[in-house]
Amino acid sequence: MIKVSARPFDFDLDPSQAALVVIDMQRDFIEPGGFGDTLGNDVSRLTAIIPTTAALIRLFRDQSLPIVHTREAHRPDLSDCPPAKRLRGKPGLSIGDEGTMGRILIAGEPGNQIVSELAPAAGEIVIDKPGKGMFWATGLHERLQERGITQLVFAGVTTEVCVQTSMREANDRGYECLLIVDATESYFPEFKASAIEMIVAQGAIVGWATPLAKLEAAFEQEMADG
Ligand code: TIU
Repeated sequence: MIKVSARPFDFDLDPSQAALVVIDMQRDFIEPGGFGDTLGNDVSRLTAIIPTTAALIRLFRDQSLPIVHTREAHRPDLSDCPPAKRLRGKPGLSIGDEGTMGRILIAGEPGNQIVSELAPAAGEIVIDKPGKGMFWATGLHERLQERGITQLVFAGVTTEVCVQTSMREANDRGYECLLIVDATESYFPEFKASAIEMIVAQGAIVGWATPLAKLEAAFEQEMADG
């Protein structure tokens, strides 16, 4: 067991049962000229976490621990996108419409790819999810159960939408969740801050939160202790 200094108190990480989950680091949310940018969001806030997220992925790869990458992605015929979701957003910029990087949030389109710096490696799990949460209509819970995973370390975007929804879904399914605060971001800084506070409130009601440096320090301490 590795003790990770975190809020609201230390997180006991068991590497034999832990996986990293990187949520929706796809071009349309992150890159200048993509869907998020076209909507008027400041995507530089999101591009800023690419180096930290890359370092977090490296840490898990170095330890040969499982990594899950998700994409928010719908089928080209939109049969997995209910009107309650498709009708949100701005006219002409809804899911399935033609954007600057292909059709918005459609599987296989250029904008739907994970940014090159964080590209999944062979053997890592890649999930196309039609919802905000990573368990809805994905079969991910069963795949994690097959591997004996009980703890999830979270990164990705956006903190208060797909990351928080996925953490809450994970918590309901019995996973212990640790959010890496400098490897997650929102277009709205106040929403990121609030989401983190909601997660750690009431004795880690949804999970724990810590910066990458604390997780790295915990792994280094573990190696020094042998
Ligand atoms: N991945 C994710 O969070 N999807 C969103 O639509 N987020 C927004 O903040 N809009």
